[in-house]
Amino acid sequence: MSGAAVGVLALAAGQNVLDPHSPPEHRITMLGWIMFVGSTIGLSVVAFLLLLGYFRRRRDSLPFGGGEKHATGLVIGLGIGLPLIILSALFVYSNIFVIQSTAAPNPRTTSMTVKVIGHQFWWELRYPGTTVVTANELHIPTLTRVNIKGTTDDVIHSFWVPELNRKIDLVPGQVGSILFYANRAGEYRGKCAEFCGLQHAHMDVIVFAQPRAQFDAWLRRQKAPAQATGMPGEQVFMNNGCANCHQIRGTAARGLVGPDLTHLASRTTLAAGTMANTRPQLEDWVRDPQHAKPGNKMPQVQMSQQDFTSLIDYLEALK
Ligand code: HEC
Ligand SMILES: [Cu+2]
Repeated sequence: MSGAAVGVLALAAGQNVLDPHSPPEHRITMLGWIMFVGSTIGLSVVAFLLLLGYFRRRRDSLPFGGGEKHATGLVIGLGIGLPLIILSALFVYSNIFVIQSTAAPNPRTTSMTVKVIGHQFWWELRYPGTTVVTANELHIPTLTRVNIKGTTDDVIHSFWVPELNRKIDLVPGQVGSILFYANRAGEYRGKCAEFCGLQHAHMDVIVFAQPRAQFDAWLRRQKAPAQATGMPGEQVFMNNGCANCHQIRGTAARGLVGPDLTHLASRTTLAAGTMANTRPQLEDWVRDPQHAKPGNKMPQVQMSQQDFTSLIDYLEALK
């Protein structure tokens, strides 16, 4: 698909490639505008000359008069010389200003690192040096150089938050790296930008850029083990196979197949941005995960209505 089509689709889904919120993205957007305006001018000039040639043909003379020698000069000048100058300038500009500023950051110039691990069909987020693991909602402090280190647990994914930087491919066996630096607080939506399977289209990430104090408070809460202990739903969770795939820190649930649920209730969305994290949606998800997201890796689990209610009560208490 062409870049423009991807851009339009991304805009429809809540991201705007033309609304930069970081220095690297400003450069990318500026390069985009320069190329768009430049190619529009180029196309107009060529179209104009073509039309001029067509209408003047009958008068049996070249657009600007003159003979064959003049014509050869025009072809060499406008056809080879001018494009060479423009393309060389663009090459230098994009390499020096754009590619450099969007290159993988030197870890010594960043003040924190977040690990992003792509899974079919969700994002795992880890904060090295802490026990914090979360999913699909990435919190970063504003005005801070954050080194995003990306890997994949299965197939190739591509991590892309268009308002903050270019995308990085997550290739098995490799570590990609990119700088996130948010100029101001806000929510920036991102997507998996490399087809990775059936539910590729339902694989969003939301970046919450927060002022330092707010971010620190969030990180402190995430570090804590699960708050809801001893609720009846905890036992339902352990007895129905949920714990084989999900981790709830502070309990016996240590599964690493699906998202960490220690602070599930602190997230705003479920299943990588597919649904809002409200009680009815959470019930729909747990009752039949294959309905909203057919082909995702969570199976349907049958249980009594009583168990189901206490399970949902428990999940909702994981603040
Ligand atoms: C075979 C592994 C597996 C089992 C068993 C399993 N899950 Fe999941 N679960 C997943 C995967 C994988 C996802 C991510 C789905 C996606 O977004 O593509 C998930 C997602 C979720 C989510 C959404 C989390 C989020 O942040 O988006 C909840 C809540 C959840 N599971 C609860 C449960 C409960 C409760 C049970 C037991 C009844 C259970 N799961 C059983 C694998 C599993
Ligand atoms: Cu994908």
